Amino acid sequence: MKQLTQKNLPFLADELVRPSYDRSRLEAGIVHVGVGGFHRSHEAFYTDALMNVSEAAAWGICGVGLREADRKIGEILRAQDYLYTLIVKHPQGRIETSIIGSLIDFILGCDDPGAVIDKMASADTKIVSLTITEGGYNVDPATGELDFGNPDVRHDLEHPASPKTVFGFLTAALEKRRSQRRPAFTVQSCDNIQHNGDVTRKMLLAFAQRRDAELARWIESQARFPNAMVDRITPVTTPEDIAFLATERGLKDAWPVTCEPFNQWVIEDDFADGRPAWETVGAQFVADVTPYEKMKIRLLNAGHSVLGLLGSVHGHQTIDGCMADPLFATFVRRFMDVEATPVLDPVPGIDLAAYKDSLIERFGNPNIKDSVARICLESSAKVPTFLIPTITENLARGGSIRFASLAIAAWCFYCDKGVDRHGAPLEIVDAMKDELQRAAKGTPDDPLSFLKLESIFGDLIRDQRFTPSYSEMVQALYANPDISRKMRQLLSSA
Ligand code: CS2
Repeated sequence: MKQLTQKNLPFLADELVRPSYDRSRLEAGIVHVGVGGFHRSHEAFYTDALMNVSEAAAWGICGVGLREADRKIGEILRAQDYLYTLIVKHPQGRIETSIIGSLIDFILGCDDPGAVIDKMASADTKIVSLTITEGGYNVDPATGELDFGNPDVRHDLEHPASPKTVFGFLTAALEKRRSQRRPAFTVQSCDNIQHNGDVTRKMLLAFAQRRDAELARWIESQARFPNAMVDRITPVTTPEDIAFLATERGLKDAWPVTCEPFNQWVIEDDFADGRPAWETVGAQFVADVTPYEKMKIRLLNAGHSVLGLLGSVHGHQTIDGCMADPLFATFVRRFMDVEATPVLDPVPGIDLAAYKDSLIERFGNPNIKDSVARICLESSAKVPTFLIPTITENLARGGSIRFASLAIAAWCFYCDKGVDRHGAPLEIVDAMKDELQRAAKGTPDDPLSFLKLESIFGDLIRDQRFTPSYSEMVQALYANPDISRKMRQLLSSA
């Protein structure tokens, strides 16, 4: 068995596609914060594909982790010369394995914040891209503004040279660039937030403004923040993935990434200082990404949340497991058709019915085994972006809210009981875990207790149409935890 390293590349099994370009020539034009599975199946994959077909040596990627939890991935990547395997699993069983070579370095911010700031400020860096999760933007959900009450944000204002949050790092690096008369970089969000570039700009400018108003003005006029829609289902890496490479490819890779074949990236073409020609390898550059991102977040991500929350309570383990159950497959499609689609805008060149068909097929890919646990983690940051806007827009137009109400009721039940229908534990991995549990546990006395979490649900608790619908669902579930009964009832009455 061969360890994955640069030196061993020529000796690996034929089924492992390897970089055809000279990695020693790569410069880090991109600094990426958040080197998880998704970055490695998406931006790093696109960049590697580009390097394989054309000259793009200026666009190597330096990974950055900000927190202690990122130490492990950094150590593993370093030991593998920043190489990793992408395992693409097709629905019919075909498996493609490629070694991705676009990552060339990694810095851990909590160990050495100055090194991250210097890297972002260096002359080579043209883009700082982000996958910091929906919750990582520190938006106060009640106001839509940067949450200055967050202790890390306060820390960063007091200690600008050793920040903890992404906005502290970006501000320090941009300040350095300005003082060294270097152009500003592009900040490229790759998270599932509508208008992810606009949100990033707003939060960064709010932070920079508190530090130095003139610096904030410079950032506003010089930096760019393209909005983008990103898509590729990327489950958590499992020990089986590592074992597969060992037995089937004779390769020792401590952290490969598994994903589906489908990939999509729609980006607004607005960059401060150049960009890779990602369109050569399938990315789409458009003037306005709004309809694409809304479609993707409201159908794919919300569809995932609906399946994940209902499926967890029912005892399904994976998204494809849910889809193999006709009740769940029908339910999620009806949610898409009856509740999510009517509040979407027309998407240029996209047939929504065909898009939904493809989502159903992708969710059903039996080889991806995306766990419902992954979908449900950090739901307090996901549900308000993925699902609540569909509910509020349907309330405003008199549309259906029944399917989404049941998903919220399932979430409450999940947080309160912490077990599925068979008594198997359901873990809550969420920055708001304590608040979620506390609010959910009030349900038996007050059916609307969970909705009191205003930072998640906003005004829903005062809505005359939502509250009876939600109460009905939550009471039905508490009376009979078999959620399939209520699902069946909704399907037959809708
Ligand atoms: C998922 C996403 O986190 C989630 O809840 O919906 O990670 C989803 O798999 C990706 O956005 C697919 O592009």
